[in-house]
Amino acid sequence: MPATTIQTAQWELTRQDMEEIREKLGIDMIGTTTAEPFHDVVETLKMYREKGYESGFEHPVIEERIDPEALVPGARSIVAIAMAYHTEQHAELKRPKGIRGALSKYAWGLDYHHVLRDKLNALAAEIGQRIGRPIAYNTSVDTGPMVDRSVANRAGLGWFGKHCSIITEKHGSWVFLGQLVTDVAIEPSPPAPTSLCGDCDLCIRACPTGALVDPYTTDSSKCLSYITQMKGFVPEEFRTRFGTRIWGCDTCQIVCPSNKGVEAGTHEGFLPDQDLSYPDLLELLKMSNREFKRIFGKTAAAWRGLTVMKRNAIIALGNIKDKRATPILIELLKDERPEIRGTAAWALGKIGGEEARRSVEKALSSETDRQVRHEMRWVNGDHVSGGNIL
Ligand code: B12
Repeated sequence: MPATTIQTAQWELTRQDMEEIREKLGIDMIGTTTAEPFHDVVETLKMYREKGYESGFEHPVIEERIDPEALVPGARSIVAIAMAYHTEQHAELKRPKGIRGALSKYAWGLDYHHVLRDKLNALAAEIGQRIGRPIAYNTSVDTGPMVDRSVANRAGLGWFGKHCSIITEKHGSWVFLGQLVTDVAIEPSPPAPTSLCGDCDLCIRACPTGALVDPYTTDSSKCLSYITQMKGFVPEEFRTRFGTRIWGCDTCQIVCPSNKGVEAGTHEGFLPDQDLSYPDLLELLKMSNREFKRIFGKTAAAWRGLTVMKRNAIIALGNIKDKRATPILIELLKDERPEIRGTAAWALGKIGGEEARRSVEKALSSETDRQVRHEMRWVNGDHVSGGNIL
């Protein structure tokens, strides 16, 4: 049956059924929408592509992004879920003593992909059991083709913030999103308003890099969340903007008034681990791949690998300017990866001191990589951009 005639059909499950299922499965928020295509998001997706705002992490085929039937032939409904990750412990967690970097709050607990996928699989099983027939379905969290935020909005979970994130009334924007596309006819929820931000533009003004180029629009190439995940060298103009961030960025959400006084998340998987949330940077630089996997593998901050994390830790050390980091950074001038050697040279330039200067000078005499040589230019008195820790 085409999705457009669905209103004349008998619902196999009502909103009341879905609320019962939500409660039973410990899902924070649930909403349902029809499987009609998301024609209204096409223009935005095309605009992002044309203007170069995409990050490269988006599903590449726009037609597949807007059509639930591409995932489940005969799809009739999409059940959207939200899980709140900002727990009471998130609010109370203090940065421990020592030379520490900061992970974004979304990566403080267990990797959300696993948490939400488990919930969605349980949801599929429960729906099948209730209606007493095998169901066709597809679940996705983040990595699927669907535009998760558009699905959540149409399924009534929350509105679009000017910082782009979906803001829910109950938990603010501190929620992860996921969905189940299915051939089951489920009574839709009323869609949420498009936006309730009004005149507020605090997020746009607070963004450390001006990445919120317009309301509801992020230029990924400027967003610290993206830049901390990119491979290779971080463009120099963004390095001081990192402050002590080594993964993701929370600034636009921290300043958002809609995130004040909201209900904390209670899922125990998201409870923060202090040492993972604010990692010791010198220890991180000594870590092997195996140790990194063991310690960070269960979080959402490990998927780009140890090299990216070490590069970010070096940038944070350059911003912290603590001379205790000098010996290990000198050691890293011999690293086989250009972005590690070059970024270490940059950080030594920021920390300064005679030992740092002499070591970089010596490394420069045998360095052949063009970009790394560029990072070492400060030993010849060339200007290297400065800046404060954020
Ligand atoms: C690629 C990606 C990124 C990229 C690009 C982000 C971006 N804004 O496009 C980067 C790496 C920068 C990123 C960063 C973050 N991400 Co991300 N990301 C994604 C991913 C995989 C695709 C996003 C996408 O398609 N972007 C293209 C644009 C056009 O779509 P969108 O921003 O998602 O949604 C817009 C449209 O729906 C549009 N829209 C559609 N119709 C209409 C109509 C009107 C009138 C209006 C006003 C708007 C509108 O408005 C929305 C907001 O701009 C999604 C998962 C998924 N499959 O959807 C997660 C996802 C969006 N990310 C998520 C998170 C948590 C983050 C971070 C908060 C992480 C962090 N703390 O560092 C930041 C937030 C940065 C930001 N400003 O968006 C969550 C968001 C949860 C939420 N509450 O909204 C998602 C949904 C993952 C998940 N399943 O939970 N991310």
